[in-house]
Amino acid sequence: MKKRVRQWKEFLLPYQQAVDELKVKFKAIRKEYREMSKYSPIEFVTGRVKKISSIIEKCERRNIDIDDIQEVMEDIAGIRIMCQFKDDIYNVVELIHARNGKDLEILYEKDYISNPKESGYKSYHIVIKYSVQTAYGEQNILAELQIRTLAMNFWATIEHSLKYKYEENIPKEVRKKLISTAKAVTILDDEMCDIRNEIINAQQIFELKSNIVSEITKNLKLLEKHCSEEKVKKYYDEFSEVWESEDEDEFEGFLLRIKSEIPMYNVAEKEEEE
Ligand code: 0O2
Ligand code: 0O2
Repeated sequence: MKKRVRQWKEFLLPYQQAVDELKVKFKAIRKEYREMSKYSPIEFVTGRVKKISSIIEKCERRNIDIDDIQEVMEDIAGIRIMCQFKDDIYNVVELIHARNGKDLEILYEKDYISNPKESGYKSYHIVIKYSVQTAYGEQNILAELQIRTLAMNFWATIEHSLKYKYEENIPKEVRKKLISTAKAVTILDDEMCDIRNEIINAQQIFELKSNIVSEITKNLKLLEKHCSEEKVKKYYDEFSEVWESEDEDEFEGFLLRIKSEIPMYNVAEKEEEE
C-alpha cells in the first residue's frame, strides 16, 4: 500500500529519534575519553534516516512489501562510527557488545572486514533493536550501526557517489580501479596499525601540550589583575622562552609559578592544608 508524504513523515519520526539518541550516546563515549585525556577509539559519528526514495527503491529491488518495512528493513535508521585504526573497530564492537540487553539489543552482525564484499567494501555492521519512547508509547526500531576506519569510509563514500553517478552500472575500468584502491586501503590500514602506538603517543603529547598552553594563557590573563604591569610583562617574555623550549616540564613549572602569584589558588591551597 502506498503511503502519503504526511504518513511517511509520521512513520519516520521515531527513526529520527533513534538516530538522534544513538548519535548522542556514541558521541558521549568519545567525549568521555577525551575529557580523561585518553585516546578515543571513536573518531567521529554520523547518522541519517534513509531517504523515502531510497526506502521505496530498496523495497522494489528486494521485493519487500511497503507495509512490512518496519519489521524487515534494518537500515532505515543508520549510524556510522568512524575510527582511526582497524583495531579500534573491534574495541568499539566490544563497547557495543557490553551494552547488549541494556539500552540496545543486538540482532546480528556482519563482518565485512574479515569478509569484504565483492565490490571491495569493508565495514563492520551491527543490526540492533533500539527502543524509543514516543508520544504514542514505546516503539522498537531496527537500526544499522556501521563501524569503519577513516580510510574505509573514504573509499565507501567515493564508491557510493560513483554508484549514484552511474546508476549502479559502474564501468568495468572504474570498477577495476575501485578494487585496486580497496586493496590500497587495506594496506594503508594495516601499516597505520603497525605504527599505531607512535601516532597515538604523538597525538596525546600534542593534546597535553595544547591543554597546558590554554591553561597558561588563561592564567596570564588573570595575572594582569594581581601583578604590576612590569611583572606581567616579565612573565609574558618568559612564556616566549618556555614556548621555544617545547619542554613539557618547563611548561608545567611555568604554570605553577604564575599560579603562585594568583591569590585564588593560594587560598584554596591553604584551606586544603588546614
Ligand atoms: P565535532 O566537534 O566537529 O566533532 P550532526 O547532526 O552534525 O551531529 P550528521 O549530520 O549526522 O551529524 O553528520 P555530519 O554533519 O556529516 O558530521 C557529524 C560530525 O562528524 C561533525 O562533528 C563533523 O565535524 C564530523 N565529521 C564529518 N566528516 C568528518 C571527517 O571526514 N573527519 C572528521 N574528523 N570528522 C568529520 P560534530 O560531532 O558536530 O562535532
Ligand atoms: P545508503 O543509505 O545509501 O547507505 P543491500 O542494501 O541490499 O546492498 P543489505 O544486505 O541490506 O545490503 O545490507 P548490508 O550489506 O549490510 O548493506 C547495507 C548498507 O551497507 C548500504 O546501505 C551501504 O551503506 C553499505 N554498503 C553495503 N555494500 C556496500 C558497497 O559495496 N559499497 C558502499 N559504498 N556501501 C555499501 P544502502 O542501502 O546502500 O543505503
